[in-house]
Amino acid sequence: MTETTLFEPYELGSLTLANRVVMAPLTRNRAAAGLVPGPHAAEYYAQRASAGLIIAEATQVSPQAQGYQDTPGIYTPEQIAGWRAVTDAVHAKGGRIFLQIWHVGRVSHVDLQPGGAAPVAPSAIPAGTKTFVNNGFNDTSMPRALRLDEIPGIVADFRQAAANAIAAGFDGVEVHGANGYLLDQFAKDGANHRTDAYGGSVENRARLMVEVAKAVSAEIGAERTGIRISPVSPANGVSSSDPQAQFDYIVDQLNALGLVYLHVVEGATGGPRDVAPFDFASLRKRFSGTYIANNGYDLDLAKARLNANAADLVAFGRPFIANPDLVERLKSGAALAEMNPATLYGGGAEGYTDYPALSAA
Ligand code: 8OZ
Repeated sequence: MTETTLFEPYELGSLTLANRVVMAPLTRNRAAAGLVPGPHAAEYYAQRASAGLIIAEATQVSPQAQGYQDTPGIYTPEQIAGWRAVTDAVHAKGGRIFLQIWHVGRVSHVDLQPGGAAPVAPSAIPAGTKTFVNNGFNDTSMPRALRLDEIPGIVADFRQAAANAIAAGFDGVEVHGANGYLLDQFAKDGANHRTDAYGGSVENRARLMVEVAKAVSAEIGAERTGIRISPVSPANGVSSSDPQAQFDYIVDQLNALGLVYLHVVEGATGGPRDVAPFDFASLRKRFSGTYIANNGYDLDLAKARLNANAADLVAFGRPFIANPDLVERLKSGAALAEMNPATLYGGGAEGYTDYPALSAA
């Protein structure tokens, strides 16, 4: 077996992580009334607390930020209290947990928007994708372009969500800048045809993501602020004519803010790693904080990338669904359980908290 640091501790800002395996954020659509984390959420995350770091599922910064049925929020006192039960349960097991904070932009449906309004986006260009709403997959709605005077409110919503996450006991937050949601929509020119300070040039398209990262880190500290990006992912209908220039610039700006980590979806989200040519080593070089690599990793690739110093931490997503003790299984070379796609989104404990650890199987 190749030598590896994967199971060795790591200093992330002021936190000591027990190992370098990260649980990636995973949408499970199991929030309860009021979009409060559901009744099994604390147990689900506590079962996975042997990860060096858990990044809890994408969570709305405001009602307008929602794009899928039954995804949780972090903007009401009830939601903060619900998340407190989760962070307490994870911390009681010695785990560390960040919250991914999220605005979906155009990846939404009028039935999920306040007052049945159109979802908001950089420009009035449809995502052309589907969302889970009304108990099925339905086409996303036609968005409207955000007015310039609405943008400070979006930044303020992220800032308040970060403060709320800390109030709920999270060790930090991850700004969701990936996968074709609002901040990625602004960054990529296929979705952003604006002619004001938030569209056009590389600098202008980066502006919203950088302003959000700056506001969040000013609110809770850069050592508690991470961000996720997906430079070449076509997720949710985005496309970019200049991903290398765009994301080299964005990462330079994020580096200047001193963010604690950069979490990179390398390739098409949940798909091929080689979807388009891109030099991820360029991002690694530009960012002096922690680099978390994600997308299609298995044990061998994780070891290889850590040994090559191409990453500091490796995030696993889908393998964590059916393997609550993923760290122990990777360490011992045990077989991994397969998840049941039928219970991925929505429902209760089935397919959520009933996947056993090996020690219990
Ligand atoms: C799968 C289903 C719904 C949302 C992402 C938050 O891709 C998501 C997501 C994934 O980042």
